Amino acid sequence: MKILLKFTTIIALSLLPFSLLSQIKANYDESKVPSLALPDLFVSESGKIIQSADEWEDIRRPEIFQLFQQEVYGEIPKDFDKISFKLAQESLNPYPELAKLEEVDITVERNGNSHTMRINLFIPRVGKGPFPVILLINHRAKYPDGRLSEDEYWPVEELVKRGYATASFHAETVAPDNKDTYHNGIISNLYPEQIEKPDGLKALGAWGWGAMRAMDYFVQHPEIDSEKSAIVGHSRSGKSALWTSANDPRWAITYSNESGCGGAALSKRKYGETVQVINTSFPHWFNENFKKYNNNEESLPLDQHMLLSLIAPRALYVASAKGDQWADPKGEYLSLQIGSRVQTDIYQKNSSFETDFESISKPIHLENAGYHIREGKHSLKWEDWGIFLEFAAKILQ
Ligand code: GTR
Repeated sequence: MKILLKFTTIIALSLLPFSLLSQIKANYDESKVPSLALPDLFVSESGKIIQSADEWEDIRRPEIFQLFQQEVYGEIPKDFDKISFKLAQESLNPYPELAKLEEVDITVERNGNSHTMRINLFIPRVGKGPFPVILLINHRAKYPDGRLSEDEYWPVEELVKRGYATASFHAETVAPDNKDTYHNGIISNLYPEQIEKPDGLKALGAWGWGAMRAMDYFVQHPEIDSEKSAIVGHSRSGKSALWTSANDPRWAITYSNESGCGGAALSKRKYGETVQVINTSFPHWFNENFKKYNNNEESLPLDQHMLLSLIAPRALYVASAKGDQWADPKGEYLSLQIGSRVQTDIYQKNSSFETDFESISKPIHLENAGYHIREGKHSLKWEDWGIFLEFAAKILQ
């Protein structure tokens, strides 16, 4: 009987899709994490020791950026012929006393083709503008066509009460989150040459492109202070927010919530979600080159602390949840701890995380970087926002 049971379990397991099978095998045992050999932030490819902001910006930062573009996320194309903004009036403003609602259709044209995405922007009615702005990349909103919907993880009311303008867009109005149709947005419409390239644009980069177009709207808006801006993303959108900010220095603060593998967490730890698992479940997120590292993290010429380093000298915030081991909270913190050395050593913005991961008992908010870990599961909650806003207030106001 026991043997029969075992046998049926093996058959059942072998019928599971590969991604699920790998989740079952995910490592959650710290003693099985390989000893870490991470590429050095401060040694260039030619062996030069990087010591000054000029050396960082002229030599090492471009090298690291290029590695991520080529090996992980693909290029976010920056060129287009025309951008235009048109206000729509489709949704009822849920907070008419507190804020103005702008539903903006952003149309971008390139080589005779065009694509339109929708952002929803709330601007406080109380207080004196121009207002700092917080953008949420949203892959979970109810309407994939971008219409406004209530979202528990986008606390509009609280944000406008605190004096922020806030916007969000549905990721799907830029690129569908689907392995077969992800290119049926800006990629096919505007940048079709990216499709066949091994380092071409994929969904995470496309969503980042969308965030950059939202920023194009903010910079020309008289009621928005775009220099005081934060980009926020949870999970897959958190990965996207980090890569966006590496591409676009217009974001004053970057906040990734539980972004995990391919986001803030170190890949070489192979704890929770791994490169192979993410590339198998979501082959449309990262570029084709990244698949070379499936079950082969040792040969990655980079790790995610280097992605975080690209955001300096602008502020960076990383958050984790204890119940989200899939995203490897310790790997997210270590990556921030190491990546923030650029803030401290190159830009003299005191951001050294002295506390060991195991001893963290409260949020750590430093001059230009912050971290918190809360109880509970994978989600962007008011608790996360509330703690993040304390950090943001210090940076932006
Ligand atoms: C999971 C995925 C994670 C994370 C998450 C999410 O299934 O494995 O990398 O992105 O989805 O976006 O909620």
